Amino acid sequence: MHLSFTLLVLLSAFTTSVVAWAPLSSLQGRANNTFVNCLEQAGLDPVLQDEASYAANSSAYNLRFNYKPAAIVYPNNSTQVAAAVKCGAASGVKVNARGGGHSYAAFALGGEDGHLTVSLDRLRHLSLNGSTVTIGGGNRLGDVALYLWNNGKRALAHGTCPYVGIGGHAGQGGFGIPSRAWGLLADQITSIEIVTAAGDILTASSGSLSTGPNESSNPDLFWAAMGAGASFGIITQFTAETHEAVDSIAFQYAYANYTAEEASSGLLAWQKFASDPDTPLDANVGMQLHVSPDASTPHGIAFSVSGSYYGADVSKLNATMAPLLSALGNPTTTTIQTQDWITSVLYYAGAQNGSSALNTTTAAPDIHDHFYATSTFVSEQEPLGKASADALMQYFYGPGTKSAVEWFVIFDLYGGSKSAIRGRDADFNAFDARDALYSIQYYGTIPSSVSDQDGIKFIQGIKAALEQNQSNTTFKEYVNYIDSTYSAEVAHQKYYPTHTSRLTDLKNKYDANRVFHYPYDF
Ligand SMILES: Cc1cc2nc3c(=O)[nH]c(=O)nc-3n(C[C@H](O)[C@H](O)[C@H](O)COP(=O)(O)OP(=O)(O)OC[C@H]3O[C@@H](n4cnc5c(N)ncnc54)[C@H](O)[C@@H]3O)c2cc1C
Ligand SMILES: *[C@@H]1O[C@H](CO)[C@@H](O)[C@H](O)[C@H]1NC(C)=O
Ligand SMILES: *[C@@H]1O[C@H](CO)[C@@H](O)[C@H](O)[C@H]1NC(C)=O
Ligand SMILES: *[C@@H]1O[C@H](CO)[C@@H](O)[C@H](O)[C@H]1NC(C)=O
Ligand SMILES: *[C@@H]1O[C@H](CO)[C@@H](O)[C@H](O)[C@H]1NC(C)=O
Ligand SMILES: *[C@@H]1O[C@H](CO)[C@@H](O)[C@H](O)[C@H]1NC(C)=O
Ligand SMILES: *[C@@H]1O[C@H](CO)[C@@H](O)[C@H](O)[C@H]1NC(C)=O
Ligand SMILES: *[C@@H]1O[C@H](CO)[C@@H](O)[C@H](O)[C@H]1NC(C)=O
Ligand SMILES: *[C@@H]1O[C@H](CO)[C@@H](O)[C@H](O)[C@H]1NC(C)=O
Ligand SMILES: *[C@@H]1O[C@H](CO)[C@@H](O)[C@H](O)[C@H]1NC(C)=O
Ligand SMILES: *[C@@H]1O[C@H](CO)[C@@H](O)[C@H](O)[C@H]1NC(C)=O
Ligand SMILES: *[C@@H]1O[C@H](CO)[C@@H](O)[C@H](O)[C@H]1NC(C)=O
Ligand SMILES: CC(=O)N[C@H]1CO[C@H](CO)[C@@H](O)[C@@H]1O
Repeated sequence: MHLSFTLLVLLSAFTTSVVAWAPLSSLQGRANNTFVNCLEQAGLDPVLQDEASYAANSSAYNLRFNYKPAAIVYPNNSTQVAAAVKCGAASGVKVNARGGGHSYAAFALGGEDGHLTVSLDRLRHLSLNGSTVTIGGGNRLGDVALYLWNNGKRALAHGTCPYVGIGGHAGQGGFGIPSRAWGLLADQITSIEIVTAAGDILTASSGSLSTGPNESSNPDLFWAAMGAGASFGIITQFTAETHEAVDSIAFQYAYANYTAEEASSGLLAWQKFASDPDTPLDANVGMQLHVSPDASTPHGIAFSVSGSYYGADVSKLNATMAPLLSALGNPTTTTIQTQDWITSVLYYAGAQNGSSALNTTTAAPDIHDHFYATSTFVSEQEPLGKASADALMQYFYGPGTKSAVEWFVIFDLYGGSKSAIRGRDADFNAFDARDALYSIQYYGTIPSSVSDQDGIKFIQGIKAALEQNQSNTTFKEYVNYIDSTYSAEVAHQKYYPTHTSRLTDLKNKYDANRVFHYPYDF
């Protein structure tokens, strides 16, 4: 079963025979189809299923999915984006934006067959005016960081993978190591240009920020698009206020010899250090906790605390971390590195040895993966209890050391009283977890020896061990680590527990016919 699925994926990636086994309903006769005619008349040159490049142009980052869009278009500007949206709306074909294409559930392809994917690859303009940057909706994070660095040593807080698109990332939040200092990427955006379901090209901006002549245009649409962007239109341009690109100290403390009990105490000590009201943690500390299998360690699990301290020196880092390190014990290894901004960006992108190979996303092909991932937010009000931490570590040190799934779990610190993420109001934008102390991402690459079903069950078991041992807590989840297994109702409860009703009202206002539709739409 699984082998044949893998073969089909491989076939679809490298041959054009895909059309033979996945016939397309009514859209095949390209010359006799009002939808396709509409795209062609607008000069959009759609990629259709009978074309050689279709398989490559429609392949998802997550190879577990193989959705078949009715057409893929690559508009050059927002006028062409609007024309594409109008063709979809007029023909009843659902429309989805594709930014970097890194949705864990392939939602830029619609999450089902037959949608129009509007790929923003050609909307990659960038310009800086003082501290204000204008970013085309198809840019990748690596290119944005490089541009800002090269044009005046400016910076934004955003995630680590250079290939991730700003469209999905900022549209759904966007956490990075500097986010405790500067907020989520969505929080740093002041204005957007967005193509709506009606095919209008609107400016939308925050009501409270001064953004020039259009101060407070469509603030309700801006509110919704900064957190639930995929449901509200195609964002063709972002405007953001940048920061000075500061130097930082990268740190990593590894505890390769921990037993399950030590790891549980370590996690609880990290949680306490991060949220201690008596010694509030400096907002310039970005910090993660990593757990993954490692057969070279005495107990099979690698546990480490790492991050960056922005604008600090090593003695300040040491003084700040001292209480945590005294609780965690002697690290098996310590790494401390002073880095300028772009070195830090490349370091988190995986170029640990100073290689500049990842400085631009056009220099190398992106990788794909066959995986399942999901998440938990642990809140400041209801931190993890000992039963949950114990259950989690028992799962890691037990089933986790025996599974063929290539898993890792990352805890990203969001909160602490000084954090800029928490500093924004709960309803600042559609992102609905301002009370988060940290996120936990559970990620597993599923090898061909394991069925998707078993791989997913293994990863869900990690989350169940944690959540079921704290049964009175309702955990939120992070929409950018979107879980592919939910109903719309469950997705709304996890991602937008308090914002669903307002988002549904705004969906009715801006997209009553559900032109921008996908499985977790409102
Ligand atoms: C290697 C890797 C590392 C990651 N690291 C981080 C991290 O450090 N921090 C973090 O927060 N997240 C991280 N993520 C998750 C990432 O933020 C999400 O996968 C994100 O949604 C991807 O955006 P995209 O534009 O590449 O994806 P896409 O698949 O193109 O888009 C995702 C969703 O947003 C919609 N969308 C895309 N562009 C637009 C637009 N312009 N207008 C309206 N809707 C749009 C799509 O329709 C889709 O529903 C990581 C992902 C990967 C693969
Ligand atoms: C074109 O479509 C119409 C109706 O959709 C159908 O009746 C007709 O047979 C089609 N013509 C061709 C050449 O496919
Ligand atoms: C976009 O512009 C390029 C260069 O001018 C052109 O070759 C291409 O056809 C245009 N694409 C569309 C969809 O119009
Ligand atoms: C579509 O796929 C082809 C074949 O891989 C590739 O050469 C082309 O660049 C893709 N088109 C776009 C616009 O990305
Ligand atoms: C948008 O792109 C198309 C195709 O390249 C071009 O013909 C048109 O003039 C552009 N429109 C604007 C407003 O730039
Ligand atoms: C740059 O911003 C200033 C205001 O900060 C504005 O007066 C000026 O017109 C802008 N320049 C461009 C090229 O947009
Ligand atoms: C203001 O909004 C109008 C109408 O939406 C638009 O034409 C104009 O370009 C916008 N100006 C700025 C500076 O965003
Ligand atoms: C900081 O601590 C590390 C050990 O974690 C030590 O090697 C280093 O000398 C210390 N540096 C300063 C300036 O205190
Ligand atoms: C970790 O364990 C290894 C052997 O498994 C041992 O050699 C090493 O000294 C230990 N390190 C620490 C810091 O305890
Ligand atoms: C280290 O540098 C080499 C050469 O630049 C590169 O091929 C390799 O991928 C780099 N390793 C990492 C982990 O970045
Ligand atoms: C990226 O790094 C390569 C060397 O690996 C270099 O040739 C290129 O100029 C760099 N690009 C930018 C935009 O800095
Ligand atoms: C859940 O709450 C009830 C009532 O407040 C309490 O009796 C019970 O111990 C709690 N259970 C857990 C697992 O915290
Ligand atoms: C330590 C602990 O309480 N573990 C429990 C966690 O939840 C699972 C599933 O409900 C139980 O089987 C464990 O006993």
